Amino acid sequence: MSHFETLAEAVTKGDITAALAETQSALDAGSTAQEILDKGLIAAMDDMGKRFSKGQIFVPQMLRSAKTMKECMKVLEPLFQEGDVISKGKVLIGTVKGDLHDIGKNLVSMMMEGAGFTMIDLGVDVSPEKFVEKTQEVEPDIVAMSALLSTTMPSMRKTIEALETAGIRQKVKVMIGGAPVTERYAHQIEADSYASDAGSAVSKAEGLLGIS
Ligand code: B12
Repeated sequence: MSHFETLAEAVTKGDITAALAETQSALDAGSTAQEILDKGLIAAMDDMGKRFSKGQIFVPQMLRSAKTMKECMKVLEPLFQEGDVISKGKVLIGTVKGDLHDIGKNLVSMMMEGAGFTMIDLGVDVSPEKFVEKTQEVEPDIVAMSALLSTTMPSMRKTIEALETAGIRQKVKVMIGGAPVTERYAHQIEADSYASDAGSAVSKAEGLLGIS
């Protein structure tokens, strides 16, 4: 079995000790943080998602895997952040109200930080009011929202409306993402941008701010 397969299996089982050891072995063997993320960690979560949909696993198993993935990401995080020092822009990011999924949001945040953006992370279950309050306080260039549930996607629209009501919609670019979110939905709610994954989130954000 390759390092990635062994790592994916450890994440699937929720075995933190084995997953951390395998992350380190993969790094020692010369794999990049990006490869470990894509071929080990994300591959495992994709598999968990499919099995969850089929009713083969349940929430506690998903939670264990999610925690395992988070622990491995802590090891990889500094490797994504080497290099850049000058900020490309300030980004306020959060998972919308009612939604507790934060793995994808954290990945986006981590990749953007690695690419040179200053990230202010509001965490999960962030209400439209909180997004507005923080936007007024820190004056970000971009407000980035994540939603993983179709039932919480409307909170993205509500947040954009709340920014409008507060008179600050024109001062920021709004970017959205998350598994159920689409480009079409972004148009519908008049967000400025959508990205399907953490890598394209970086290039879309650069595009929004006119950075090539
Ligand atoms: C892990 C997980 C959980 C964990 C979350 C742990 C955590 N700390 O995040 C726990 C167990 C808590 C959980 C709970 C629930 N979950 Co859940 N969960 C998942 C699972 C398996 C993986 C999600 C994940 O982390 N993927 C990996 C990351 C890397 O991918 P991602 O989030 O999509 O992020 C990428 C992109 O979308 C994008 N992106 C994400 N955010 C943003 C933001 C911006 C600005 C941009 C540009 C891009 C971007 O970039 C990311 C990186 O590439 C998915 C299934 C799946 N495969 O998606 C179900 C899933 C999302 N969950 C689901 C459900 C139903 C639930 C529960 C309601 C279950 C229940 N009955 O209790 C609860 C809801 C809790 C709540 N209120 O939020 C459904 C949602 C169905 C829907 N469309 O509405 C899914 C799809 C499973 C399924 N097939 O049914 N879940």
